[in-house]
This record gives sequence, structure tokens and C-alpha cells, in this order.
Amino acid sequence: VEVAPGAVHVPGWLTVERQRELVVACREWAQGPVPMRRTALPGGGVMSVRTVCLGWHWQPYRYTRTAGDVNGARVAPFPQWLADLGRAALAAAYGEDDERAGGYAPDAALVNFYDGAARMGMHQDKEERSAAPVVSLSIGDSCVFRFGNTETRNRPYTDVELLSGDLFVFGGPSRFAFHGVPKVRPGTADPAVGLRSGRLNITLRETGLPG
Ligand code: MD5
Ligand code: FE
Repeated sequence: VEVAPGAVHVPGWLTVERQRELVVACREWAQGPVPMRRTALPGGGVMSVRTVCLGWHWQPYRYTRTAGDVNGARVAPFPQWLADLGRAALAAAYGEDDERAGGYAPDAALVNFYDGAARMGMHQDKEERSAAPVVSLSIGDSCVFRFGNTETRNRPYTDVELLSGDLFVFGGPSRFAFHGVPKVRPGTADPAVGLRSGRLNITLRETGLPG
């Protein structure tokens, strides 16, 4: 389903088995070398979402190899199998023959955990020096995903319900649109995916940074 040019929603793309495997992987990544935590913001606030990164560490508002804002450790490497999953995701969203899928080489993942009260305010992802698409996978509780415009964090925007197993790809003119998560729907997850509560979101990006 194309929500906007380059923004494609593929409901139910991940099988329950694949979701279970990803939940297990996220549990391991959350242990470290850099633990999953709420990101501190420069103004003194703290995000309600908990995050752990692979490949490159995101901190407001840049990518680094080490987590200077957490424990100073180097982030875990970005696994090859996750890049393969990213290429399969683009092929599913854009079509098997689309040139954007084969050349996709994501080198950073942000794994976000939302408890029932977590939110993400409207923002743009513009720390990447690449216009390559962002791949987003949702697991666990469903949420309202607010997909906006490139000009302002306000209207017009479209609210999309993201369910466990859904794939969303943000490319082309949608890559730098404002977006956020105004609401998580506690208790909506299928117990079979193995998350007791909350929502996991795995996003894959090309940073465009050297080596
Ligand atoms: C989430 N995460 O559900 C979302 C999914 C983040 C974040 O927003 O920054 O970690 S990724 C949604 C996204 C990424 C890049 C571009 C656009 C949406 N977009 O143009 O709408 O935790
Ligand atoms: Fe974002």
C-alpha cells in the first residue's frame, strides 16, 4: 500500500516465526555492549522510548562508533543477515526488479522499545548522509504511526495503524518527512511473538558515513 510517494506499507510481512526470532535477537542486543536505554536529550530531557543501536550509535544528533553518552563502549556490529533482510524488505515493498533493493547496504540499525506510555514526537531523520530508504519493522503491540510532510511537524499528516509483523519503507520524497508515534495500544500483541508487553521497532538505515 503506497501511503505517499516512496512510502510503502506492507501489512503482515514478517511471519510470526520471524518475529519471534527478531524478539530473541533484540533481547540479546539490549544487553550490550551498549545497553538499551532512554536517550538523554541536550535540553536535559530524556526520551520515553528505549533504544539500542547496531553498526553506528545514534545520539542527538549524530552517528558515532562509540556510545559516549551511555558507557563509552563501541556498538555491536551490524549483522550481514540484517542487511539481507533489509534488501528483501525493499524487494517486497518496491518489487523484486526494483534497482533500489539490490544495491541497498544498510550499516546502522536503531532498535526502539516502546512501553505502553512511550511516544515519539514528530521529527525528521536527517543525520544520515544518504537518501537511501529507511526500513521499519514493527513487532508486539500495535501503534498509531503519524506520517507527515517535509515542511512542518504539523498538519497535513496521515495516521497509519502499524501492527505486529508490518513492514514500512520510507524512500524517495518521503525519506525526510516529519513522523512520530503518538500512541501505543497496550495489550494488542499476539502472545505467540514472545513479547510480554510493549512494541519493538527495528529500523535499518544507510548512514553514508565512511567504513
Ligand atoms: C518507530 N522510528 O516506529 C519509528 C519508525 C526513529 C523512528 O522514527 O527515528 O527511530 S522509523 C520511521 C521513519 C523513518 C524515516 C523516515 C520516515 C519515517 N518518514 O519519512 O516518515 O519507532
Ligand atoms: Fe524517525
